[in-house]
Amino acid sequence: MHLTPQDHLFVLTGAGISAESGLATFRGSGGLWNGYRVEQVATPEAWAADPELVWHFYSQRRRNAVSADPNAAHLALAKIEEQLGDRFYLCTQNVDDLHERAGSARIHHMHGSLFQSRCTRCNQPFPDKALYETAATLPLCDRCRAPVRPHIVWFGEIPLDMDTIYRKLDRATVLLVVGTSGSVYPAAGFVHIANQRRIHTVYVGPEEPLNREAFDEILLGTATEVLPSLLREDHSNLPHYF
Ligand code: BV8
Ligand code: ZN
Repeated sequence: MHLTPQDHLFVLTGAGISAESGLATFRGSGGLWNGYRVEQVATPEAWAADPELVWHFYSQRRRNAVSADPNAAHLALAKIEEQLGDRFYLCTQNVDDLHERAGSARIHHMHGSLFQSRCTRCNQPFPDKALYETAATLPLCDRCRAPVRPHIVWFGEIPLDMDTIYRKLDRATVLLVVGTSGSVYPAAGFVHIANQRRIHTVYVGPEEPLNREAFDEILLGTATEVLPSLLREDHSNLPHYF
């Protein structure tokens, strides 16, 4: 991959980048969905049918995320952002806050954030680290008393701020994808858009993703093994081979 001072780097991350911080991935062994079927917890239908189960699931995820720490891969991305400034953009499918805790600033959570909730009527997201694990504690809106839900994008819902994502993809010259299986759209389609725009595309992860044929380069290895060396090589003597 070639990175020059004119290059704009678009990074897409998935659950794999947080795996080495102890957060289960979705489809890995013991993956999140093992305990629950996706349609049981991450769909509007699930919310309508059993909000207590949905809040139990996301309260468990909040607890796990609080006790996790950013790893060397999160830190390496924050470091390269320091170097590239506005020529860097990070789009994550993850709802945990490990990128921010590693120092990432130019980040967008396309599937929402674990530590935000919103009223189902007012629809204004607000910070919320509370755990709701019993029917009696399910949150209601302070303003209108309507039920409050996790500020998470569920299956069948539109990801957040797709316009900005497509604008940033338009401007990118390099797409780096880390730790995602390529099984969920529209994120799994970004590499195809990149190809149409002749953007150089690289995948980092221990196994080939479902959309492997679309990548120019696949670097097999864990995120903490590959990213620090990949990015160190880069920022120690920009421009150079990245
Ligand atoms: C939408 C928040 C319209 C919830 C999530 C049929 C065909 C195509 C599409 C569809 C279809 N039917 C329905 C759809 C649409 C659907 C979809 O794609 N379904 C799939 C199942 C077929 N998509 C939607 O509904 C989306 N909305 O399409 O709206 C639209 C479209 C375009 C523009 C405007 C509107 C909404 C989807 C969002 C759902 N919410 N998350 C929560 O977190 O609880 S999705 C969730 O799963 C993740 O956020 C992520 O996006 C996705 C997949 O997870 P991954 O992150 O990839 O993790 P996974 O476990 O799968 O893989 C882990 C990877 O890490 C593996 O590759 C592994 O090798 C690697 N790894 C493991 N260890 C490491 C590692 N990598 C590096 N280092 C390691 N150590
Ligand atoms: Zn309200």
